[in-house]
Amino acid sequence: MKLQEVLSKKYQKEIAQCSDEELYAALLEMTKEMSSEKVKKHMGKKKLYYISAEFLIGKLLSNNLINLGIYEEVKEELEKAGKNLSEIEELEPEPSLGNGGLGRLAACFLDSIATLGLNGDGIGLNYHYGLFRQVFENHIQKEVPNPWMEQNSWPKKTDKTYEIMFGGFKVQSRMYDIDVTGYGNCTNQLHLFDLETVDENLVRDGIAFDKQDIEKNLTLFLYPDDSDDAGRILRVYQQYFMVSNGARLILDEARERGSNLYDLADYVVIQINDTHPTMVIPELIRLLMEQGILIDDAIEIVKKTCAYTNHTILAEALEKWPVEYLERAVPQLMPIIRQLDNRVRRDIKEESTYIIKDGLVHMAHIDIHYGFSVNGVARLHTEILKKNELHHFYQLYPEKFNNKTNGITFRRWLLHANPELTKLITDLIGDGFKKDAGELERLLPFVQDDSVLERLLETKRAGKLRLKKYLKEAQGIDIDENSIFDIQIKRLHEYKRQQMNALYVIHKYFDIKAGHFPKTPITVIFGAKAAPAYTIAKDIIHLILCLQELIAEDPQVSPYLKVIMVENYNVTAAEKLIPACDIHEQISLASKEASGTSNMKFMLNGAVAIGTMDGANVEIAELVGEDNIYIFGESSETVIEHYEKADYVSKEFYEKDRDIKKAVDFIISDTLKAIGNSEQLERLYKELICKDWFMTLLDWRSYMQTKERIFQEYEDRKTWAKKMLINISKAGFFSSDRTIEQYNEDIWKL
Ligand code: 26Q
Repeated sequence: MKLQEVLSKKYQKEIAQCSDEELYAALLEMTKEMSSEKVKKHMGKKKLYYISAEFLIGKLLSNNLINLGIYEEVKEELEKAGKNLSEIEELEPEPSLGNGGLGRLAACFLDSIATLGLNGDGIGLNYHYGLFRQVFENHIQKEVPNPWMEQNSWPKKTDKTYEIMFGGFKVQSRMYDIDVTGYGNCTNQLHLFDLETVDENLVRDGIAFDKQDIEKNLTLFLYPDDSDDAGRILRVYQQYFMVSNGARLILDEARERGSNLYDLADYVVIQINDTHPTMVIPELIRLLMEQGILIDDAIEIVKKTCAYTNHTILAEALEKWPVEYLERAVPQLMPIIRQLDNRVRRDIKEESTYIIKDGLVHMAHIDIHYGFSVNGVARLHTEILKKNELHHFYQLYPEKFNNKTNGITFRRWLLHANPELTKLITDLIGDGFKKDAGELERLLPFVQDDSVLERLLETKRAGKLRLKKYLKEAQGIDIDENSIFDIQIKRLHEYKRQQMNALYVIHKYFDIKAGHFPKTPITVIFGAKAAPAYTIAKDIIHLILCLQELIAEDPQVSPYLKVIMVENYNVTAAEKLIPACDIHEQISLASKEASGTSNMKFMLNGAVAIGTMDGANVEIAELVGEDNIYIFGESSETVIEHYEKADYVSKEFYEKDRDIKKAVDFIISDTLKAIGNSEQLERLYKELICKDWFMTLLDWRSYMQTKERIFQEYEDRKTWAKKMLINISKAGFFSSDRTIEQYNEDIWKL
């Protein structure tokens, strides 16, 4: 299909006469049509359902054009008529239907499932507003609603509707489908459920809304990951709505394919993405019982179809719902959950594995007892689950535990985000790596080739220039493409330790003030949203914004150091930031970051990590070797021991290390207080010296020394370019195609 044909039919116009808006609408229509032609009738009887409260899919136009194999063609057709595809892409609103890593992982997985031609669809919710849009006002994050659905949008309305019962009322759902194009292969579906009674006018000031009126607000917002008490029950309604719709769809489709329900596990496998969809287990049991199946049989059937992925060891993120919430929202499930708990109590001595304890329903415990597989998302994370967090479960069910180290789709994070690097790689080794990421290893011999290293540095420069243009347009900020780009982008959380990076900035500021100038100027970039009710996270953003202003306005320091907090960090911004990066910050407190996935994206784009031995950093370090990654800080064992003994005292580090003290004290200096808000600065200061739950000060000196070493070593650009090339050539392991093949091999067996 040609774009011109669509335009002639739609507007009776030539490309050159069309506005960008008209071109966008036509491209959307054309892409939707071409994708749906590729929906494949799968022959195998078994089908995977990846069920997730979040799918952080990002903009889809370019991605779909690439996967359909027509990106270059369309781009040229437009260029001939004097139009620019990048400018047209800017008109697409980003669907931000996720908070961060877990949601983006789900999106990468859908891409790989379709690319590998597997029979698998996603199931989720059609949030009207995605994750809030972040704006900065007086150095403070404000949250604003973030609509993404327009008259012309990706979701296609289907005829599928279900009646969903809640305590005391029922609603009617409708399914919307987004086509997921695989690279050079078939199209799968992302099924998003919605409610027709949702009322967008409910939104008041900022992102506040009436939380009582479930029929009007159920799918209004993606729930941010803090959740105040008033809104927690709404999350239960959302989760049940998602899984009840999902379970019915799954059973309908299984029956259509010939299942008699007793043999459901031959037809269906459900991957439960963290605990958010856990209620699918009791809901399936309930629906099977409605079909006349006895509870014992129903439990056995469901046990063979559900598999659970754990994404965190942070206790506060493991969902535990008060029994009375569930009684109120979904009374039909409570008898079943009680049955499930009773069976555990009957068969198992270990009380810590019970499902209902102290009036709380432990969702993960349902998944582990009543699923057939439990996986972590990086080798270290899975080991910690087995040894510590889920040790009792591991003793009960060693055979259920397995690791699936995360991955990323190279189509979005290389082909789309970094065309210059893609071209260089293709020139050197052909384009086999696009489907077989392992082929990137064939780049290794080029570490000896100076002309290749030169070209590699050129691609980095192109990435920097693209980011420069983006930041200028988006935020009116100027950055120097000749500086080192040092980037930390991820959700704002104390365990990820953005505060450690900020303390280093303060240290560097003093250093420059004292007349020690870096040879190459440094640009430190942050991108992060804080959960709206997460006070300390917001205080950290506030500190960074104050430092940004302080340094920008200091003529003595600003030629050498620049700090930027990117506003509204999202997938689109990540696509600009990652290819531009020299050094990426993966500095979580060891044991706390389950995997991380931006680390993989940066590596693939030729950036070098500074990081702790945490999450997938461990596997990256093993692959690239110690010369090509900067590791610092205490090990996960040491950290876990500190927690066990409760012997970490941040004040001791503050008092014995002069540089730490100086940097921390600066947070409450008159200089910063003149820029920011004293209350927020004081609170963060106190948190750091009195509590510091994530042990920032423990690793700070080691971090600082490592950063100094990096800046020195960066001066030898040829050696640096070798590090870049080695990182790229070893990134193949982190393709989500590999991850999905392993899920299929070990868990799904499609
Ligand atoms: C929990 C309870 C109530 C409300 C919300 C939540 C909630 C919501 C979102 C809890 C957690 C999340 C998101 C977690 C997440 O993104 N985890 C990340 O998952 C990535 C993919 O596996 C990993 O790479 C990251 O290490 C992990 O932090």
